[in-house]
Amino acid sequence: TRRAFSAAVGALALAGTSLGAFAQDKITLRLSTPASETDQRSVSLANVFGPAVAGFAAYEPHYNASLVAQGSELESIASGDLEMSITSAQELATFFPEFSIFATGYVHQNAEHQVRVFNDPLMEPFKQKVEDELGVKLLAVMYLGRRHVNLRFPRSEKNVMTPADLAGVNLRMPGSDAWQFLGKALGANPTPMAFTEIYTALQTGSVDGQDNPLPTVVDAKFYEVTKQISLTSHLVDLNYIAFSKAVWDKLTPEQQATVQKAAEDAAESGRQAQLKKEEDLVAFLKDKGLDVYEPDLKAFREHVQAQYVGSSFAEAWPEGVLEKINALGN
Ligand code: KDO
Repeated sequence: TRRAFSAAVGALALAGTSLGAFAQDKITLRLSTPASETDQRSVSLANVFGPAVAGFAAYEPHYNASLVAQGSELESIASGDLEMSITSAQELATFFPEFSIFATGYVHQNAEHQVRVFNDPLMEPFKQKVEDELGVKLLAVMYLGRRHVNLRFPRSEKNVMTPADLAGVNLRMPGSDAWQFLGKALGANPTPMAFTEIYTALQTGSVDGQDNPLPTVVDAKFYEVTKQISLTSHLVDLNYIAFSKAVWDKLTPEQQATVQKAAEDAAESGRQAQLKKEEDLVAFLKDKGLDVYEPDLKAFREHVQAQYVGSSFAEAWPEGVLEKINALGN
């Protein structure tokens, strides 16, 4: 009818006006991540970062790698197709091999150590290179947690106490060289695969296991399709909040300071929540029927560290940086 038609046109015009007004004075900050909406890093960015920048920017997260495939986010930011991501040292190492030092097993000791390393002057040349050569600013370090070995086999079938016990085990690791090397250093057969494919791969048995921190095992429901977790703590894992330098340069100094603080506050809130979850979730997972146990940590640490010595990764580490990182630890 005529009335319905004109009402619809009116609504359209109204939507057009309001959308136009917002689009003109707010920038959109799209973030792409393989993580889910309920992952603690996603939650803290949505609850802390988004509201803090809302005066001049619309924070628009895309979860489950629905916007950009895992591992392609940095290229997307560099080419102007994306504004933000939470990137890993392993992804950065594909562009700048020296970043593998932060992706090496048993280097970071805990969440506070990660923060001290990130804020130390030793980090400046790393950050500067990413900014100059990729057009990406690393704003803050987010805590992902201690990665452990999570397998489909019951412990009665496979008791993972030392690296030798992982011989022949098909362990899904994320798909970059630094990740695959870590899987091998653990003693396993690493298989590259995107995060979003893990659940089905565990369910069908196309992989024997995967490695991730306990909060991820719970959030992604991997406990439904696995039987055990050997608490190897082989990597105290992190993500950097990555931000487009091109977008940064368009902001006023006040807006830049707001973005910087928002990123740090989100990282801190996410870190505290994640640490709490790591503590609480052992009981939850045991309750779900998983065997959660501690292996021979000395055997794992020594074996993993020995694999890096003399490797092409270690050759790319700038002189003295490992010593500085260690000195910032306990
Ligand atoms: C994963 O693919 O196992 C990993 O844990 C790697 C991390 O760097 C990070 O990207 C994470 O996945 C995703 O954010 C999903 O939690």
